[in-house]
Amino acid sequence: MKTVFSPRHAGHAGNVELVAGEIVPAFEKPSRAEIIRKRIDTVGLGPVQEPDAHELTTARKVHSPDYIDFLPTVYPEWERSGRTGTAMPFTWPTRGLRGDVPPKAIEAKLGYYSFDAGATFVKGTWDAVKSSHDTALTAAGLVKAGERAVFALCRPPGHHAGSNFMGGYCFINNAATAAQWFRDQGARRVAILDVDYHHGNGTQQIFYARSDVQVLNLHGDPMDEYPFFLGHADERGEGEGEGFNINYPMPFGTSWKEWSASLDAACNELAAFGPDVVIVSLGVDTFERDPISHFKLVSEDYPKIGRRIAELGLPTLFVMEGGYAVEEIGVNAVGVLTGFEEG
Ligand code: FKS
Ligand code: ZN
Repeated sequence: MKTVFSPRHAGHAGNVELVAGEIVPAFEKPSRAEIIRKRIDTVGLGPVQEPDAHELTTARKVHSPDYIDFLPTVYPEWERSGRTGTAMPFTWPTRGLRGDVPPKAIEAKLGYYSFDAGATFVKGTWDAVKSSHDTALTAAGLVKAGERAVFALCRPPGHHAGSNFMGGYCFINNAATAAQWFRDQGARRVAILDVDYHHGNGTQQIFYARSDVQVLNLHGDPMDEYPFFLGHADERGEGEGEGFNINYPMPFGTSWKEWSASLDAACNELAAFGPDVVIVSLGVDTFERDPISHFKLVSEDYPKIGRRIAELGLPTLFVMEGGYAVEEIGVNAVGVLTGFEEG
């Protein structure tokens, strides 16, 4: 399997996040991608190439153009306003406030275009975000050109980014952008299978009223787990999109037996939809020792995920999302891919 990977992800480094009142180094850090990159060589998965630069035209179809224009301006404006360090939002236009007036101050814009404080910027962030976007589209191009499956080793991740909001370490929704790109290239239907531990709220929001992109999400129950405010089983799409969004929320402690039953159900729905291509939002934070998650998958389970997806017999684009047990992230993420190749 070919991999697309950009060393430019590393510019998005040194960010901090707030955890229970304390400022700590962000869990989403460069070593995650580097360890996966090394594991690819260790197991001999296949060649690794750098992405080609892509225009943001496709991203502007799944995100609002003003949101895409905002992202590269954040850090320069943050510095112009006299600040240093990590730029992060901390004021939001919640219920009863005016969320319809685009503000001027950088600190207000950060809140206007986000749902939490989890998408943070340093100097190299925009360049890394752009390289992650380019990685997804370059890999999509390889699938279109006939590869059975390609791995987009994206960093930063994307599935929490919605049409006009960032959050949860995500800026541009790489999987959604790739889905739109496949559609524009003539795919009639595209399915996105999100196996990250966290609900892909951005992906769901982007395609919620569409019937051409099916979105299937396996995740921690939003009653108890981040990102909390979306991802319930009764969210099935709206209008044209009714029936094309399917959620599989699961309780803390879920292990392979129950998790794989949801994967099976999702794969059956996917097969019935009959897409031309599958995009897997690949998170491995379902792992038993993940420091921020509560599922109980073990390393031996990841190849089984790949094998189940291979059974679909469809062209497949894997897009990297989350996973924070850094020591095992290479074994687990690449395990899915080798499992796919054996399947
Ligand atoms: C308060 C707890 C918030 C944020 C978890 C973000 C998960 C991101 C992810 C992605 F795939 F996008 F990377 N925790 N500090 O794993 O879903
Ligand atoms: Zn996650």
